[in-house]
Amino acid sequence: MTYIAKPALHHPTLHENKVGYTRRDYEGRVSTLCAGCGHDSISAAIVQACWELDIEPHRVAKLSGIGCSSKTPDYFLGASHGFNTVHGRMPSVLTGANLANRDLLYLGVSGDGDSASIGLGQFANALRRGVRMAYIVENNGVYGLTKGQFSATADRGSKSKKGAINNDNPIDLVGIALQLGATYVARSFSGDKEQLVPLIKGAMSHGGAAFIDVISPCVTFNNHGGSTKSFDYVRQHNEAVSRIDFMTPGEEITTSYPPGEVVDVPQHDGTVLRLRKLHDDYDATDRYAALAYMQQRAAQGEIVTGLLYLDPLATDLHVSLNTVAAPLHSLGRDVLCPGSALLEKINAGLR
Ligand SMILES: Cc1ncc(C[n+]2csc(CCOP(=O)(O)OP(=O)(O)O)c2C)c(N)n1
Ligand code: SF4
Ligand SMILES: [Mg+2]
Repeated sequence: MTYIAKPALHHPTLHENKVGYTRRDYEGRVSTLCAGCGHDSISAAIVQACWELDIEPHRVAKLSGIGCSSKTPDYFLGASHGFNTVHGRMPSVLTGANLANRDLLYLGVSGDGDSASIGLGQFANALRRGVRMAYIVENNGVYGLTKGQFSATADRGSKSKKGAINNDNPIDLVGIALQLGATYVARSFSGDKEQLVPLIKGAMSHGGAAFIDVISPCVTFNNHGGSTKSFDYVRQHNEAVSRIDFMTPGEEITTSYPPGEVVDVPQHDGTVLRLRKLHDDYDATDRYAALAYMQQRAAQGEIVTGLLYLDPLATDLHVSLNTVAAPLHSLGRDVLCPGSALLEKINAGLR
């Protein structure tokens, strides 16, 4: 941790959002990451997205695992609920928190090591169950915190800083998310704030499991020639299939794009995602076509970014479990525990 405290005072001209907060109110402590780390840009994008969404900070719960990426929730949303869990275990803790209190907005922040190596099973099951959350993986292809070993997302044939070649096949978290039924799937780049901020806003307003894989270069261990997660490589191989604009309820919807290139997709909370197609042959509502497209482009060494898949009719785990509308934590013991007589009756029915 750092002992440098941010000054609590705000400049009087800082602009307030609709709920009376300035951008500074969404920041956290001073970052201790290496200067230039992609993860810091993602934290800045989260701050911007939450401020623009007019979210009251106390309505957000941010959860993470272990790694440089998982340290970042300390650097944003300092007034929100936070839980820094064990390595790879963020999704199950988030699932439990979400079931206990459905009224909060859940933001899961993780790394490629945290989610694709030790936490792969947890990652898969949270998406498969449709836990309502914005799940962000800050993907640098290495275990940054433990000094740069290849992670499971490192591409086959890519080189470490010292020249070692990775001979293992990579795990593509976007492909897994598509296959397992995530209802909002996107990929972005920490160096493209214009693309990333609306994607985070869309994910936080989504009614089901939203996943964003953000390529986030590790400047200390994986930003050299031979790395496919370096700033240079991503800039040269980035192929954006869509751009989204995010509109809140009541906002006037105007368009300057020719019809056919723009699709307005309403989300369950009344917000609208305006999807601008950058490729004629790309349909972001077709899960299987999206998967095939992703795999074809990856085989050409390209990194496809943008909103890759969206199910506007998404539902979540509370709908599948048919839970009550009131958050479980607000119910008293008499409601949560129906008593031993009823338990006896249920047990008798099973004998
Ligand atoms: C159970 C357990 N195993 C191993 C570790 C060591 N460890 C800490 S962080 C980490 C990898 C983090 O990589 P990633 O999630 O990609 O985060 P990054 O630092 O790259 O952002 C590992 C293996 C640990 N803390 N706990
Ligand atoms: S080691 Fe890499 S991932 Fe960790 S803070 Fe430094 S640049 Fe970022
Ligand atoms: Mg990593």
